Amino acid sequence: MTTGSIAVDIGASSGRIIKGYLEENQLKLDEIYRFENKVVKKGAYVCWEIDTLFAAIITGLKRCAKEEGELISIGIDTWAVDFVLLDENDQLLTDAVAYRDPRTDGMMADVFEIISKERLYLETGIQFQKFNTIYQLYYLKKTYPDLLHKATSFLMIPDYLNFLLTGVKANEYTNATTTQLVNAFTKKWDTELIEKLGINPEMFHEILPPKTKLGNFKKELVGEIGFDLDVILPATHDTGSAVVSVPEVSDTIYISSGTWSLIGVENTFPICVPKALDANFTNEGGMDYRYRFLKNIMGLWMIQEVKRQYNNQYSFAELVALAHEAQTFQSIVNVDDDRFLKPDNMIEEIKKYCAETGQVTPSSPGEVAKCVFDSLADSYQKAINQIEEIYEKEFHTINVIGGGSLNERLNQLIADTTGKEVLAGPVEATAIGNIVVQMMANGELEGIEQARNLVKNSFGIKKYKAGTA
Ligand code: ADP
Ligand code: LRH
Repeated sequence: MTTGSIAVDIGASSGRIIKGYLEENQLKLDEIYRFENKVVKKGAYVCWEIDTLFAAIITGLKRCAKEEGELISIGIDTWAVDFVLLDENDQLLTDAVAYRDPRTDGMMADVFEIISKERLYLETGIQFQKFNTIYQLYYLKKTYPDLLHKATSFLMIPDYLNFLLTGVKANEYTNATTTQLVNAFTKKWDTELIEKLGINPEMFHEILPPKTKLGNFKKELVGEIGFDLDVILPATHDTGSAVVSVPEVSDTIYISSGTWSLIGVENTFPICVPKALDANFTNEGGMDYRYRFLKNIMGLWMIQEVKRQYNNQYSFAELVALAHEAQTFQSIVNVDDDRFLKPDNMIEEIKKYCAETGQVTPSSPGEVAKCVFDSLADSYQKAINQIEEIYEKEFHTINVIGGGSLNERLNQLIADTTGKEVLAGPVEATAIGNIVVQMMANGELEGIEQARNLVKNSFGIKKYKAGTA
């Protein structure tokens, strides 16, 4: 009988429940359930629908019921930085406010009055994004000090979903590092920093690494779902899981391409040199205490918003094809400008940027889509220049993983812009990374090298070379 593990992988745009199992020395995936993820306005804040997400996990698990005998474990990963706070009775004190909510505007400057930017980077190695947990918590401390005072539990989104499943409260390491409150060297909560900010360090839980068995389903859930599984911690930060499944990391730059484009390399140590700080590269905690030295680029969020503004009348594949037809259009926006983080209307924002910079404004859907893809490729090239400058070496291969690797036009464009070979896939990199870590915990795989070889042998990886479109 083949045993299987379940990955619950919830990205900012969609969630999926995928079963993974070994068959004839290959990793096989069966998609069990896919659901939309989006933010909604709750009162004054833009929030995730956390109860709906948990309900979707239960729905997915019930769909697995027939295979219960074959399944042994489950792991959850989601996007980073967001969290909830619980009171002493384990009741929610906050909604799951989303990182795109503007509540953190101005908070970075306030935090830098308490600790300098340079010192914060040296201690945590984490990039400066105005939505990092540290700035979200500082907003709460300034605006609702009583609420923060009442909090006895700080749980990031996957930690909270794990708590609902198991009743166990813990903070998983890879996601915890994205708070900008974990020391990059000790890998523990930076209690001194937390206290300096006037935040109660007691609400943070023990940091547990990936591969830890957290527990089992709560009794009442076993009744509802019909079976029990071991709940194992993968890299609960989706990007952490995705990078576990990059088939070949040595001498390769990866781009984890989804709502965000995360572009970087894997290291065994954090790089906090001034050039890295200036270029705003992060050192996020990874599997086996490796580090992801990477940069956040605005990513396919821009095309998701464009698609939404066109009332979803074009699919992603159609927008890619339309962009291809708009060959002659050529205007570029700086995708990393904060104005694209949550504009009221992405299409209008792109047009405004082009007009303000004296460029031709896109008008047809194909032109708008081409502008987005060209601008992303331009931003990737700049990030690659920074990586090569910091490493003082040239990289020859780029591996695009995630949903964005389905975008053949963008893959070819990356090859043409950078002159490097582009490998595309796997598409479900995050779920795969989640599953292989469970397999390591279950003794089915020895470690990350074996896992990466398995990925290489199990999934078709497409190659793109410059000038071959
Ligand atoms: P996340 O995990 O952040 O929600 P995904 O890894 O699921 O993101 O990637 C979603 C992105 O993949 C979409 O925004 C879209 O741009 C791209 N995508 C998905 N399917 C296709 C397709 N058939 N053709 C081109 N792009 C696609
Ligand atoms: C990608 C991601 C990324 C974070 C962002 C908040 O889904 O986790 O690594 O920076 O969301």
